[in-house]
Amino acid sequence: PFMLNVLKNPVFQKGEAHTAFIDQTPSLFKFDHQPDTQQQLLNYVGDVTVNGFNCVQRQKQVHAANVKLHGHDLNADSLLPIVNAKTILDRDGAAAAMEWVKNQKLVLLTDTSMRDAHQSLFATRMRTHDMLPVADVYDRALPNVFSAETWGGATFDVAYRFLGEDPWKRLKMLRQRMPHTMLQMLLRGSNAVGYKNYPDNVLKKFIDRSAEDGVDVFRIFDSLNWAEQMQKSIDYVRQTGKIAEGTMCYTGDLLSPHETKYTLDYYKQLAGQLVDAGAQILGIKDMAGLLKPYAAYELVGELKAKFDVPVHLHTHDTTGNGVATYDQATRAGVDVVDVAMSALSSTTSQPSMSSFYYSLEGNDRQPELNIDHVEKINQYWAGIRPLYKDFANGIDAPLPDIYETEMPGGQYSNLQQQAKSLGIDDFEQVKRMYRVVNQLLGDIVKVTPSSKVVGDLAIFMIQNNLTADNILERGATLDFPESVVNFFAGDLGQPYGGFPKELQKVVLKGQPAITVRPGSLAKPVDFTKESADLAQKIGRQPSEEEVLSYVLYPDVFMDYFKRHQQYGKISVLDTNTFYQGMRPGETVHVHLAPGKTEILRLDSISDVDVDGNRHLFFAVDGEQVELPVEDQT
Ligand code: 3PY
Ligand code: ZN
Repeated sequence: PFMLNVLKNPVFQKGEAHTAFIDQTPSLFKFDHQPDTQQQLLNYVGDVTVNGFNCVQRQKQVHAANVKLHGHDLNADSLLPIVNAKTILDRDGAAAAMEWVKNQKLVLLTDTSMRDAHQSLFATRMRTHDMLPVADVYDRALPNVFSAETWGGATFDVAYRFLGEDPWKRLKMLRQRMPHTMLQMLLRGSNAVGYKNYPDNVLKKFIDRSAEDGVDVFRIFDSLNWAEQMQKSIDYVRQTGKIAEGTMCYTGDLLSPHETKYTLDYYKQLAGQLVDAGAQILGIKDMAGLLKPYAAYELVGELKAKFDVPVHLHTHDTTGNGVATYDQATRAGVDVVDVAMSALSSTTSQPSMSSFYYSLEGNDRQPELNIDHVEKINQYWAGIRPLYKDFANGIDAPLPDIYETEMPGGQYSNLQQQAKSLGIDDFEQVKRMYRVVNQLLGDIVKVTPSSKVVGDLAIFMIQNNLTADNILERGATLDFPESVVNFFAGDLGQPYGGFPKELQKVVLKGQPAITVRPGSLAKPVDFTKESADLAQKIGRQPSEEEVLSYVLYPDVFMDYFKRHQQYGKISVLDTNTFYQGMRPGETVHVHLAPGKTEILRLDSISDVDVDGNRHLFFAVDGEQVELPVEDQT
């Protein structure tokens, strides 16, 4: 098998191997026999059982999700095939699908349960394992939804980093199970699913691949609302034949007489730029939940009057006013709104699908929903949510002060943690500083990744006793956080109204700043070379998806790959076992493959021996197995 590995190695095949080739290519020694999946999984379970999972508190009690949902639980009458946006998109194309949307009298819904809801409530930790059992039921039970947001945003890197999962596989598996539903993703414009600008050819390849693997609707935003930064994404999506949603991030308060920057005119102008750029649907992305109900009425009404494309509204219920905002948007003619299943809704997540539905009782635009089906699916999620309680953000009630701080809900809990870990316990102080920093930066849009700039600078100012009054003078001798330097260097693009010049000088200290689109300067990535590099590292020809992930997140991808080599297919473990390991006396069923289940019982755990190991005594399908695990706690 060694020779075979050599002959199959792409570097060897290309004749690029030199004398050190064998020494430098450890993967040649990995022979082709199937790794022992069962042993690998046992090693994983043993490790989590002894050493725990990062950030997870060991729970005494197991929360099992007992709710199972099957097609036959649904009312068969309503499962008849209907024509929806997906039917039209597949049959007649994107323009026809958008025309169909515009002609709907009823409000359409996007369900965000599998993306933004868990990103906003429990740090994006939902595993594909918990999505798959409900996906095909979703597809048939909710034929009238506009789309299901299932991909993009933070789900991409979190899947690799924390879940040990391949996000592309998630997309493909959901696509397969949801053929009648448009799948939607959140794309951070030229930042793709990352936190920095990528070269145009990376963006193009990423969009092509995503479309190929199943994305129908691309919600494209830019963290500074710079239309020029969204142009390429819109072009590339249009070239795939899928739907390009040009998105404005809502900031400020257009109702306020003090609002001089983010006024109704500002949004009208931006919307015009997006439509001119080729956006087929206009998205309003209210990431912090700042869009007050009557402001929504004004904004949606203006957009509907002025533009011929559908309007899609996204909010977070952080302030508790989400349903009221959707109600006013409905009155103003909004085409689609984003909601989550109740068990995954409210506070920092989207408003509840059912609550919104009931709120429109008596209104002739009430969405068409089989509320019985919605409730059944909701019960499934209600069973799933407790599995993730270790990652909950602790926000259990509305936060109306968000109207003042303008901090996106997702950032609220992250920044709290970041501040705490740096010894700053007074979060009120951080929130006050966040507002000060926003003004210092010229009142910018705050969403990934620009929100991080504001958060990082706020913490930095507190740590260094900086104030708005002394920053120009004292900042001259300080090195600012990397995100802040990059922002002022123009790496995120140009903020509306430009940079505050004096502060820019203080931060950059002579480093040049660009004023053009960063992508116009970035050197294209050589995919052939990246693919060969990766092949060398993993010892086989990588898929196009793997090369893309490697280009977007080189270290994250390689860490994932190594973990996968070590532990195998940990995605088959149930979520409790995945995060919590096992306790003595516990039995779990591992579905290794269709029809192939392994029964794992942990009988006992020894004390630590002289070598620092604990010995775990399992019964694997009835057979006694002893596993030594190094105790690293
Ligand atoms: C993301 O970019 O992940 C977001 O959800 C921003 O709101
Ligand atoms: Zn959101």
